[in-house]
Amino acid sequence: MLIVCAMNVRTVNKQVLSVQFIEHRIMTMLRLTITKHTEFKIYTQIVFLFSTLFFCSALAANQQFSQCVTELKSQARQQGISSNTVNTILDNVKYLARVIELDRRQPEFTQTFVGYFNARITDERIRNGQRLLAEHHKLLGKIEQETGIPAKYLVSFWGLETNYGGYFGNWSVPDSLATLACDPRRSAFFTQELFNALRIIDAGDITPERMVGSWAGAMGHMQFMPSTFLNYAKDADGDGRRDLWGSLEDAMASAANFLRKMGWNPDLEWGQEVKLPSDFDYSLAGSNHQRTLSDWAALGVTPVSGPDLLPTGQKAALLVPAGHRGPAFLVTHNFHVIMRWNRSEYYALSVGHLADRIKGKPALFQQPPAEANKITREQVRQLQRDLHALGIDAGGVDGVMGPQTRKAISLFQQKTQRIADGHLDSTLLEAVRTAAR
Ligand SMILES: [Ca+2]
Repeated sequence: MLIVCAMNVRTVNKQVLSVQFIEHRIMTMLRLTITKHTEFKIYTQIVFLFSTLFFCSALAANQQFSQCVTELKSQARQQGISSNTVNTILDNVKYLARVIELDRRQPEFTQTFVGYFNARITDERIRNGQRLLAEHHKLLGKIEQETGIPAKYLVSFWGLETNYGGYFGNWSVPDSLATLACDPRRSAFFTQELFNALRIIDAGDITPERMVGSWAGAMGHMQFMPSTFLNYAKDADGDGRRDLWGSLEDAMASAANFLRKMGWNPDLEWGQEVKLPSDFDYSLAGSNHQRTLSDWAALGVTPVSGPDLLPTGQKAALLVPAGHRGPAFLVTHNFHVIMRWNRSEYYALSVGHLADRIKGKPALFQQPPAEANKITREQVRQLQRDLHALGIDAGGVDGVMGPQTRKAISLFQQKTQRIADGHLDSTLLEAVRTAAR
């Protein structure tokens, strides 16, 4: 295998590595391991073997990358991107092995609402949001007047995306996107995002050196992907460039434009925290179950404080992200608009709540229960296998708490006379384990 790799290396870069040298060392190593069993020598040869393997695979990856970039260059030209941009950028893109590592990374533990929420809704972030809302009230007021998007939401997105512009990410977006475009996992998506990044450079909005972002290509104050940038970014300060890195005015107006185009209703809030009666039927919860506010009121759902935020005819869904012991929320159409930005209910609840806190509203009435035991992906896989063994369809055995697994938990809870909130905790995990044994 090593010799095959060495031959491959020979075709890649003769100057960097002497193949004859590697072959000689391999043969020497084989003789050594047979004739001289000194521990030190075996150790050094093993180290050499692994470093050679590593070096080989890195060179092979680089060779594949450069072939892929050649292909991308021809496709980019066919899509009408100028030869100058194509050559300037793609002749210099680098393969970033770390980006692929990050793309493959799977969290060890299941994300809980309380863990997600408490990491993001901090006193410091609320205070900074209040300060920045006051500092930029003129700009934000103007945008609100033009688009109907309240300032508090824009500041909230800003706080959650980049901690109010404190961290844009330091990855070269062309390098990251070219790396991901040349990786088979999501090649089609990232190829288009790479071409969109080239179009942005082509249009003169930003220089390639300043086009930095997250490892996956999200850019600027509001972490727009290149496709979102092309469709929704605005040059609000009138300097002729859509600069989502250096111009807060451009970044805020672009975010407001996105939300407006996604159908934001200026007459609605995102939702509100509510109280549920003790005998509430939790099978009614979930973002798919829309009811009018008067229907929810008839079921005993009431706001935790203050007047109703929703017109009675408006539809809303009920969410219990931390189960029946945690807070409950009625969420409106605008909550679903927030989810067009990021498809996570935890994210959208955090945007809504942070926006409220920035305007001085109180903390959650019902605090989510503290995270007692973290649950691993492997435990979730076991749970999914156990639910299947009990004849309950929990979807794929993937270790991810998706809607199908939540529904399966809820069914198990119903069958065993528990409160069917679909919520996973260690007690539930153990109950399913015991029942499946
Ligand atoms: Ca501008």
